[in-house]
Amino acid sequence: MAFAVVDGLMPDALRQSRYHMKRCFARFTSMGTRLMKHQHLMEEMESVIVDRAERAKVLEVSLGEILSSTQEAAVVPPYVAFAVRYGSGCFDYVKVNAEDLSANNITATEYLRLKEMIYDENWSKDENALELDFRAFDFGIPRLALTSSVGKGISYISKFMASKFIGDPESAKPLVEYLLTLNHQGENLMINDTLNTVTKLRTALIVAEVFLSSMAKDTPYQNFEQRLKEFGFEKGWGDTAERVKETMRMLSEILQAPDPLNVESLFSRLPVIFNVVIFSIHGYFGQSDVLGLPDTGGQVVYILDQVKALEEELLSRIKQQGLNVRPRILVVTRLIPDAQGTKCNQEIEPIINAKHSHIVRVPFQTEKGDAAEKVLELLEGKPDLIIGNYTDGNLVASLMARELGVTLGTIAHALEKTKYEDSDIKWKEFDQKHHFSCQFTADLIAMNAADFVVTSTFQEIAGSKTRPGQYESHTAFTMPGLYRVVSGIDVFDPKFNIAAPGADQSVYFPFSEKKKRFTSFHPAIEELLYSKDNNDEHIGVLADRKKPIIFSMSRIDIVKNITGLTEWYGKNKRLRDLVNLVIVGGCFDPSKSKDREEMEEIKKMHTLIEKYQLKDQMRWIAAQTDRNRNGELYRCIADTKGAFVQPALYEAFGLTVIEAMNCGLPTFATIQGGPAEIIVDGVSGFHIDPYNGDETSNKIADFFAKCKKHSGHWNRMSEEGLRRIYECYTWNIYAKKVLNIGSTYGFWRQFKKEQKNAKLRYIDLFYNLQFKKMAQDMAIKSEESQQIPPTE
Ligand code: UDP
Ligand code: LCN
Repeated sequence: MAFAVVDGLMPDALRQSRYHMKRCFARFTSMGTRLMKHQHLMEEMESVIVDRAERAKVLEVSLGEILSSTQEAAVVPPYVAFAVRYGSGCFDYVKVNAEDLSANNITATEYLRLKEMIYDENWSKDENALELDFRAFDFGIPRLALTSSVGKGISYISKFMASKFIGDPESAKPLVEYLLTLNHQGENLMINDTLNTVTKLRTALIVAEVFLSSMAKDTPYQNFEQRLKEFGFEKGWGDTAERVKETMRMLSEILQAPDPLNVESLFSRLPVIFNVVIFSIHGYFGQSDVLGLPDTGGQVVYILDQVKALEEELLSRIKQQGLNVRPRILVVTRLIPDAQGTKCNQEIEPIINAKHSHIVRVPFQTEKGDAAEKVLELLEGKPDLIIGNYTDGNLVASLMARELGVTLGTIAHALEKTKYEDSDIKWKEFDQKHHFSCQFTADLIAMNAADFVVTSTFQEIAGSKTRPGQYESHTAFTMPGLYRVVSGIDVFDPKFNIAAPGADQSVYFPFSEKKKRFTSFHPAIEELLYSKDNNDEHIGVLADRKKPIIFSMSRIDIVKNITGLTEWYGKNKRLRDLVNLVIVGGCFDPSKSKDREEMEEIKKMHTLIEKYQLKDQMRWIAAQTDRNRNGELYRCIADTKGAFVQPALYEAFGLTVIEAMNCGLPTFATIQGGPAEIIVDGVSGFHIDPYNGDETSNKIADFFAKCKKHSGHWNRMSEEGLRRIYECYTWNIYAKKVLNIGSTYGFWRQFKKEQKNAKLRYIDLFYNLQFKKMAQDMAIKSEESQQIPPTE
């Protein structure tokens, strides 16, 4: 594929439309060095080839193919270098000489150096500039080839492992050695030293199976524990004779003729994970009164729900393994001494609705604040799995996992790099405010150190046809003056796994489950939606309460685009005649907001309400923190036969989409980001284009018009939404996947020890020589800037 672009298509293209191309390239280079984006290239090409038919010809034949796949081009006259993204995670770099139209494939380094010429010519020529290539350490690691396999790492790892176990009997030796290491607080699990070869284990398994066949299926493990011990088996195989026999059969089959399904199933049963540490260190991490405080959106919900689901699944697995062990999950976060009335200054807080899980707050800012010591003390030993969240949490998690030698998973549903255009090449402009130099360095360290990466969607890894994924944007990039990354992460690495979150189904359940409904909230919700007064909690009145409600709930920031939804509604008379609009989020007084962006959005909301005279058709309710009441609110909206609308300009995943669908509310959600995968358009909900308000508001209006005509349409959509949730988006599915992944990759990292160690050594260097210094400088700079008295 790589060379097809240049050796085939490009020279051809150049020959065929030489005249037009020359003019295009002359135009591209006419303004000197610059970086051009896809849109920009297309516009300039259109202005050069004015004739539509001519343009279509050129576009169809050749140049179009390159231009339409080009993400950006570095123009350094007489050259134009294209970064051509011919598929998710697949880039080619092509350099064209604008004068004679000669074209060559170039390497990522060459492309990035040309790009650097635009911003920092001296540095781009510096032969000693730091260049990073993490892929160089991926020797021996299988690389996926198909885009359709991206994010399904665990299935492929199981296949690779199965293929490695094939051959002479001793090829499965690493598996036996691994089983020998399994223990809980020093007590052997699964097998003991007497079964230290494949042959011995195989024979013992056959004998044990015969022995177990004579027993009633439900015979408890304790009844035959002693006998199995004599064969060399320890606890962990199962709680009944049947379960033990099944697990033994899986292993026997793997030792006889390995197949990936048995490998995957075996690892889902092994007693490997009991104690988990999850890092979430930025923002206020608490269970109440934190919503609306800095950095506390869906992430806190995501982690708390996740902990409960993981604990439940751990308890069920441990029971099925026949063990009597108490699992522990610690969410480690930072202690905030001045906690503004929240519990974020409390060192340990039990997690509500969990039995063995706690939030642990460590004062990250003091010299003494060593999280590792605290974790070891509380768990009375090492954790079995460490999971990081977001840039800072992932970095700390990677350091602790390195220190303790524990399996590491990282998660970051939203990475910083793609939030701002050209955040890498223009990093110096942003650094004082956003510290991108440290952020991107931390991200590179954590994602490369991770044994596995959990993402909520495919697009998070490898994007869509038009938009590169968040991880993908770390493939190759450069920060002139700092370092150049020729291979930062590979989206085809089997470490990537998609495990989408769910919504707490004791809170978000279908409106039709009448007996479970939280009816005690109904008077308050009635007041919230329909009372006639305007106050601090709500403004606007729904004059015609017979109409269904379209509902949205989020923080009020630009990217959530609540103002967009308000405007689409305001403009579309047909939609306004069909439904009312209810928004939950933010507050009404911009001066009460601490966030400049939110202030602007709040002001804009008021302007739109005024401009489109929405006071009788729209209710704006301030941010709501009671999730039980919110769950009932979604259901009350469903009672009106309404819909949920998620209008974001970009949404990494979108928990509200899942919450609404769980409540049986038909949902319209942005095509930009995760919701595009959650919903199958027209089947389990609808996609909307936030950049095309008219089309979107008409799509919503069409739905309600159809519901008026066909009474079953609304119910069908509601049921299909629920079906989609139950099939793919529950916390139970998530917990099972994450624990299977943790267990499988725990073995995989041992299996690939040499490669892993080499990479970790490289990461150590990068951390010690680069990151530490940058972080120190950043801390000094921010201290200094705090000391400078403000100027007028
Ligand atoms: N939420 C809430 N009250 C509000 C706004 C939002 O409880 O006024 C909750 C919402 O129910 C969801 C979370 O905050 O659980 C937002 O998560 P999402 O993934 O939609 O967006 P994020 O804020 O993480 O970007
Ligand atoms: C961060 C986001 O931006 C949301 O899209 C997610 O739903 C949330 O985290 C929880 O994963």
